[in-house]
Amino acid sequence: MKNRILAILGGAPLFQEKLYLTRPALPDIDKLTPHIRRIFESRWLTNNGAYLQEFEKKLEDFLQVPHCATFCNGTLALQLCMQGLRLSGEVITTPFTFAATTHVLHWNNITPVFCDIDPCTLNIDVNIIESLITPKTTAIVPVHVFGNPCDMEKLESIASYHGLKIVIDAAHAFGVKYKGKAIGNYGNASMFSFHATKIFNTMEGGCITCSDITLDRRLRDYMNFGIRSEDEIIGPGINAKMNEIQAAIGILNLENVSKSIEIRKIKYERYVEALKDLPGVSFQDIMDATEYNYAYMPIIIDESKSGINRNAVYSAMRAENILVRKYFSPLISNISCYKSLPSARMDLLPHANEIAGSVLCLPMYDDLPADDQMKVIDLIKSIFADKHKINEIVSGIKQI
Ligand code: T4K
Repeated sequence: MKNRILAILGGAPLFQEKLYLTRPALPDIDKLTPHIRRIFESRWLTNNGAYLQEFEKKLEDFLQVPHCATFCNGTLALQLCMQGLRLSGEVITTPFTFAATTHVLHWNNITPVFCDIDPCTLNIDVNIIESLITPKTTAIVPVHVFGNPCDMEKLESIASYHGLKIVIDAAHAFGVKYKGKAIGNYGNASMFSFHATKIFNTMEGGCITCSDITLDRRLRDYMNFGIRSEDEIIGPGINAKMNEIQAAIGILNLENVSKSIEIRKIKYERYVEALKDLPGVSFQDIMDATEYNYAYMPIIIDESKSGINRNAVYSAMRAENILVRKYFSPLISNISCYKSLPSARMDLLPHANEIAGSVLCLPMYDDLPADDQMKVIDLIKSIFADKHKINEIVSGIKQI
């Protein structure tokens, strides 16, 4: 790549085709076809079909959890879980997350109370939570951000002392273990997302894991309009069911997740090894005693040490056709529907605001070619080397 002119400085893009942030892992189409044929022949497409039942059993085994209810997506799963656990009033949560975490609180008529994050783990700062508890607080909703487990011992001890529930947004944490325990066994319940962009996908989908059989039954009522039998509707449920084709894809994809994690670990370590000495670049601190899933590849860019900020690196990489993402920016506490909340004040959330302004997620997926990954790495180094010229372009001082 020597002597190459960066695209942002007027050169040709490094990639002719877009290099995506992620690509969904798909089952072999020839393996899937007989299952689709069987579904077509049976004409049983949804409503707790045979594939769904098999999928849920397999999920319980894989995730090592007592109960696992599947849904059409993770957002509705989380929303119904909060209703099932009777959350109300105020809930303490992190602003450094995908919008869905906070939106489901809104849809449940619950006030989100934002808590700052630990700037190293990027998860909710457990040392601040107690100062945010009021008589209206009913729960804590932490997020295992990018699959990194929260400090669950501390969270569980706070919740138990104050009589609060813990509903975990584990959307990113499929397959993770923490302190020898599968991650879906912490708190009152955990939500995993099976969206196309996740390490394990059913195209769209999600699940709730819990140990409470009553909660599990309640969720199954809620996801199916509250219908218990032909003659009994127990309450105002909704439609949040997963269909048979999603379940069949899930069964096949489940066979490949462990391999995916191994493959991504190699890519993750390659990124870390190559970028660790770049001034101002750091990585999320993964909690000790974690069996991690390497679902995402976030880097943090500290402009005071690197001399170039995240937005400039983002623009330079997008110009090369690399679809890096600024997860999670904008910070959820700064978006219009939540920014007037008292807990959304920027001075109360200094670390979350700082990280939202400096994080960049790099391409990470099973079949990301090693050659392409090396090109991405070399490009980042070239961007840092050309930072003065890029800063001039980005700040509008100079035009090409
Ligand atoms: N909680 C958290 C912490 C979450 O991160 C999420 C979802 C949820 C809750 C809610 O769970 P779900 O209801 O979604 O099950 C994506 C996903 O739509 C979203 O599921 C995910 N988090 C979030 C982090 O990322 P976008 O708007 O950034 O996705 P998009 O379409 O820009 O795609 C990202 C990259 O993936 C692109 O490079 C293109 C590539 N891609 C995407 C899709 C959909 C593909 O190659 N194929 C595809 O089919 O939100």
